[in-house]
Amino acid sequence: MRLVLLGPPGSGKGTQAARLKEYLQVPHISTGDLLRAEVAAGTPLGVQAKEIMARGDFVSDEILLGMLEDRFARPDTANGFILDGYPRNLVQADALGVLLERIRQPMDFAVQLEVPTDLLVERIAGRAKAEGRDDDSPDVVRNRLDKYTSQTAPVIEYYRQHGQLTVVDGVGSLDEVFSRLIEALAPAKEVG
Ligand code: B4P
Repeated sequence: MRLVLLGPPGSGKGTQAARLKEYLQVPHISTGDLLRAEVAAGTPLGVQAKEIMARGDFVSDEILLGMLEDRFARPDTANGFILDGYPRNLVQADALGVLLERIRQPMDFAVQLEVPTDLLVERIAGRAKAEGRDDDSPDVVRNRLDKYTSQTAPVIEYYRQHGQLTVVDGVGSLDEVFSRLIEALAPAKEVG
């Protein structure tokens, strides 16, 4: 199964992807996690990304595509993947289409987790308390939500227009949202 998870910050992409990966037995590829690993390792890319991420801005499309190409070159993606955090703008959506065509891994589903903004803010505030992530402070979260509206929401329209979008209600307990996702993906899982 080849799945792209879409949704604003705090919609539960990373949270649900961690569960879906066990269920579908395919790797979870989070561009946020890949970038945070670069930051933690202090690589040149990480040094560059650190400040950008701390402001809640997007790291450059070129860097992201290079990172993704490297990740897809690893053999564990042969049977599919869950992509989380990419694409975040229309340039990235086009780049992903070209990349997946080249490696002959067409996407089965683009799933949007739908959650109202006030709940997003509440969830991220909870994570800020629990984990102290640099980019979860109120100002930065506002910027991340603005970026989502201006740059990532058009990606959702793009997949809708291509008939590839499935919308899943992301409000509820972790188990409830997970059950809805599994239900939405069931037909493709049966086919393989
Ligand atoms: P990400 O790591 O993708 O951060 P995110 O959007 O907040 O999503 P995440 O998956 O972590 O959170 P989730 O909703 O699961 O990106 C971070 C930064 O990296 C970006 O701002 C950007 O700078 C950079 N970046 C990443 N990809 C990029 C790209 N393609 N291009 C350019 N730059 C890029 O969870 C949030 C919280 O909600 C958690 O605390 C969770 O416990 C809670 N939660 C989840 N589901 C819940 C539920 N059902 N009920 C209650 N709480 C719930």
